Amino acid sequence: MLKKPSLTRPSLRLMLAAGLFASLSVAAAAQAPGSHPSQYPQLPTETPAHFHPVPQNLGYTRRVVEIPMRDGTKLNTVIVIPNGAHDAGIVLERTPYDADRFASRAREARDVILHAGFIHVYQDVRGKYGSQGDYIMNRYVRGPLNPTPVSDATDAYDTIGWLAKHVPQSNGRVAIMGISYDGFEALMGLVHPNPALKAAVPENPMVDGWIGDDWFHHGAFREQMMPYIYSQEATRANTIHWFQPYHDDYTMYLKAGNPSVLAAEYGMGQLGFWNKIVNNPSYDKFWRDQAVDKILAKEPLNVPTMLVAGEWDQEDIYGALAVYRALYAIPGNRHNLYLTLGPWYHGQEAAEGTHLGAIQFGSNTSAYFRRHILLPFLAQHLDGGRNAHLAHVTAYLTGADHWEHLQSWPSCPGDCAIRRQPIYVQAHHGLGFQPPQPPAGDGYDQYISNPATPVPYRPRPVPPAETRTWPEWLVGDQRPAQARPDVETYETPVLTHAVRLSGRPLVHLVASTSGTDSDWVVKVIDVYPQDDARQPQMSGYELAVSMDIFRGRYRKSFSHPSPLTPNAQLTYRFHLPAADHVFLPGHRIMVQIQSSWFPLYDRNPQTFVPNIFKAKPSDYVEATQRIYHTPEHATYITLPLAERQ
Ligand code: PG9
Repeated sequence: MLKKPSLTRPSLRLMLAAGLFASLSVAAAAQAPGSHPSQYPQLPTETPAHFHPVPQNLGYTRRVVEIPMRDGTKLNTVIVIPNGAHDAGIVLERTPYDADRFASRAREARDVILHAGFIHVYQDVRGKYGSQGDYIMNRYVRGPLNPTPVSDATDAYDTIGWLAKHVPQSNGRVAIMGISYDGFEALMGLVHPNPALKAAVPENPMVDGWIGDDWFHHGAFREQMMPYIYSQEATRANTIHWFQPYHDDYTMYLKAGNPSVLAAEYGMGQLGFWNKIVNNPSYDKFWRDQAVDKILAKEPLNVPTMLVAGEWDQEDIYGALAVYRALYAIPGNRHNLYLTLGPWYHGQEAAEGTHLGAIQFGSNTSAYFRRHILLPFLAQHLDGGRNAHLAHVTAYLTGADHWEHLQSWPSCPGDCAIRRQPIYVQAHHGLGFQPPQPPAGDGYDQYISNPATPVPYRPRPVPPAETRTWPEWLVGDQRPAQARPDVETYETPVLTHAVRLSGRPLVHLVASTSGTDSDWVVKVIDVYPQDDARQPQMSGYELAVSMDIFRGRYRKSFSHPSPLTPNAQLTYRFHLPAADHVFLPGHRIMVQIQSSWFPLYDRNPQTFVPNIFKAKPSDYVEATQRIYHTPEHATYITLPLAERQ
């Protein structure tokens, strides 16, 4: 039998400090929950037993309903109805981020949707916050990945059908919209859409988590998304948060070594989606079958749809334009297909839009979108009738700083056409539109890529994702990278005329590595004049207009990785994100090439292993990297240049 410990004075003090004594005495006295042991003096609580919210004269009322889905699951839905609304269109946003909180905060809702008299509806997706059911990250459409009768597409269908019938102030016409995950939900509304769905505005949607959105880019894992997965999946209402032990994410991820080690430290093996990531590192059926651009391409687009993309979207830069390309490829879709391409971080169209980081636009680009594109688009399709005469594409030309109204994307106005023009890496760190000459020297540039000192993707200390400056990292000055010995830099002479890039650059990199696997990061950069008279504070700034990473093992196939032959000249071809940008006279074009981008992306061990999530510390080795620039082995980037005819 265990001896009952006696309470000495010091241990009593410790227990009091820890609050343990209070809970023990409450249990012993079997008091009602919330009451206090009566032997101590009390302060009256400041929280009333029942708080009755006073209806405020905000110009609208809220109605909270549980909408039943076809399998009986009820989804928590907040309906915000402007005072006096009748025959009003409904704008639906489905979210995994707390419908109630969304319905209570001022965003574009006040600015455009409610002021215009629309009914705004927010709904928790199944398994999150107030909704019943189980949560699956980006729940898949019905099919091989999802044999159940329900998906986010059927939930959108059932919700739209219910709203069209059960909101007496409405005219039964519904639009679905949302940013990022909610943008994915807007796309789900387009899969076998409910007839009451009259418009969709998917903004910065997550579309393909492996090729170029949140989880991987060309197979390189976005390690800094781990805290997101942790809090999003650990509990229904995101009540458990990632404990941040370091001020610098670079230190945290480097000390762990491999993302799986960090995941184990945080107990992430309990989270279904984390295990799916670890077990599907390549572009297998798991990723292919949930890529939304491929899903939507299988059916006609019968609902007018305005896709919204950000030119510096730090999270989902790929999705909106991938859907645009997939849908535009089917001519019958084109009359319903619209695109806005803005100079924005992820979702900036719903926020302040005069600048992004150090880059000034000279006008509020986000307000322009909301007032002159979003509102007329919704009004046309929800009020039924008034043609807004919107251009099919509205694109913001960065560098020149103005909007253009176009028929399709990529394109340019008037007598202008897109011409694909390679820009070549040259000897002596040059860059130019002429192919390289036979080399006087080696015909390559060389650096050592050391996994012990990976290249930071932004200056250290690197803050975690989802902090205040996270939205700005894509426009961060690239001079610190240029200063490193493991980053190769190539630069044109000062431009004497403007060069306009509209579309996706295509990388043709000829490189070798002494390892058997390698990452390649390629950046297209606008270098401001060293003494910029227009904007002195921008003098010498290196603004990336398009950049991305490619994991070498996927050179031949995204689904079947293979080792690289050490020291062989191999070609890597991949697209960079779309840009619509003018390099002004007096500026230069720069290309930077490096082999790590840490800790946004996990480190490549540089030794081929079947699954990098299972790489051992001894697999991480230094590698000698060479970038070739000879006539036979030219490295170049094909730029879509917009030129007058
Ligand atoms: N980019 C975030 C996300 C979307 C979809 C899945 C996971 C994350 C977001 O901002 O919602």
